Amino acid sequence: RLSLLLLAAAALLAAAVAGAAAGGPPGKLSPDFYSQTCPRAERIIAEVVQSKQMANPTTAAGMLRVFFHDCFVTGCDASVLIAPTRFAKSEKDAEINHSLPGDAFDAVVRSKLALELECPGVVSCADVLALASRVLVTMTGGPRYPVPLGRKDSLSSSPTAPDVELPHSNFTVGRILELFLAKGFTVQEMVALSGAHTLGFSHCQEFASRIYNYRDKTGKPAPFDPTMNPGYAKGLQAACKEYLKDPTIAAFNDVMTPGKFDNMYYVNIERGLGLLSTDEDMWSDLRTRPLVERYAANNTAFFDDFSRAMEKLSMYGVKTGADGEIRRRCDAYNDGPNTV
Ligand code: HEM
Ligand SMILES: *[C@@H]1O[C@H](CO)[C@@H](O)[C@H](O)[C@H]1NC(C)=O
Ligand SMILES: *[C@@H]1O[C@H](CO)[C@@H](O)[C@H](O)[C@H]1NC(C)=O
Ligand SMILES: CC(=O)N[C@H]1CO[C@H](CO)[C@@H](O)[C@@H]1O
Repeated sequence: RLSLLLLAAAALLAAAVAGAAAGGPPGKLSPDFYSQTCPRAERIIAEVVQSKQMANPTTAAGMLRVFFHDCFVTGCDASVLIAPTRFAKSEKDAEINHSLPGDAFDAVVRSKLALELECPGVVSCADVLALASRVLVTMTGGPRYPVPLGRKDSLSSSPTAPDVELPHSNFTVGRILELFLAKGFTVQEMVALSGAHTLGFSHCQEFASRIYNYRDKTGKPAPFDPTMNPGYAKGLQAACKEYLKDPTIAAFNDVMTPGKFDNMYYVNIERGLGLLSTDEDMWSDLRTRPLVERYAANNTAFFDDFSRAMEKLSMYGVKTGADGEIRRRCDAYNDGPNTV
C-alpha cells in the first residue's frame, strides 16, 4: 500500500520535472526558459546593448532606471515601454517619466528586432529589459546576478500609476521605506537597490531645493542644505545656475566614479556627497545608516546584497500564462491600439 503511494508520488514528480524541461509549469520563471526555443537570446541582447553602451555610455544608467520604473509599476511586465497613442495614454505620459532616457528604449527596440529575426514571437519585452539591465550592470563593473526568465508582457499601461508607485526626489526616507515595504522589500533591499545611483545623472530640478533658497524643516534659511559637503554644494550651484532656462542640465549621481558600477555611492553619502536629498538622508535616518556604512566599507557586501535584491526586483509582479502576451514590438500591444 505504502510503496504504491510512493510510486504514484514518483510519477507525479517525474511529470513535474518533464513539465519544467518543456519551458516550465505556468507561473514559474527559470533561467533557462529559452534554452530550447531561443538559446541565443541573451547573446543577441548582449551584442545589441553592448554596442549601444559603447556608442553612448549613458545607456546603462538609463536601462537600469527604466527597469526599476517598469517593475515598481504593476510588476516587471514592459508596461513602461508602451507608447501613448491617439486613443490611449500610457505610463510614458506620467509626469515622473520626464527623464526616462531614449537610449534605453532604443536599445530595447533594437534587441527585440534582432530577436524577432532569429526566433519570432518567443522572447518577451519584459525579459529583454531584465536581461539588458543585467548585461549593462556587469559591463559597467557590477555583479552578474541570476535572472529567471519567462515573464509575459502586460496588456495595459496606466498613465497615472507611475506617479503613485514610484519614489520622488522630495520624499523622506520614511516615505520611501513605506513604499518599498508595502511591495514586500526590506530596508536592506531598499538601501542596496539605491546603489544603482552609482551610475547616471539627475537633472538640477531634482536637487535644486537643496542648493537654492534652501530652508530647513523649521523654515530657517541657509545657503544650501547643511548635510552637503560645502565645496560640493557650491560646485552644484555653479553647474545648475541656468537650469530654469535649460532644464536639461544634469549632474552625475556619483561624482567620484560616475561611469563605474561600484560602492562609491555609499562612500559619497558618508562624505556629504550624496546628490539627491533621498540619497543623503539615508545617512541621517538611523534605519538606513548602518547599511550605508556597511556597503561603503565593503564592496563585496554591496554586490552580494544588490544581486539578491535585483533578482527579487526582477520577479516582482511578473505575469505568466494568460495574464500577458509576447509582444511583437515592445511599444505596442499585439491587438493594436488599446482603446480603453
Ligand atoms: C530609493 C528611491 C529612489 C528615488 C527617490 C530615485 C529617484 C531618482 C531621481 C530623481 C533620478 C534622476 C532622474 C533625472 O533627473 O533624470 C534618478 C535617477 C536614476 N535612478 Fe533612481 N531613485 C530611487 C531608486 C532607484 C532604484 C531602486 C534604481 C534601480 C535599481 C534607480 C536607478 C536610477 C538610475 C540608474 C538613475 C540614473 C538615470 C540616468 O542617468 O539616465 N533608482 N533616480
Ligand atoms: C514632490 O514633487 C512633486 C513633483 O515632482 C509634487 O507634485 C509634490 O507635491 C511634491 N511633494 C512634496 C511633499 O513636496
Ligand atoms: C565583506 O562582506 C563579505 C560578504 O558579506 C564578507 O564575506 C567579508 O568577510 C566582508 N569583508 C570584510 C573585510 O569585512
Ligand atoms: C521618454 C518619454 O516617453 N517621455 C515622455 C514623457 O511624457 C511627456 C509628456 O508628459 C512626453 O512629452 C515625453 O515624450
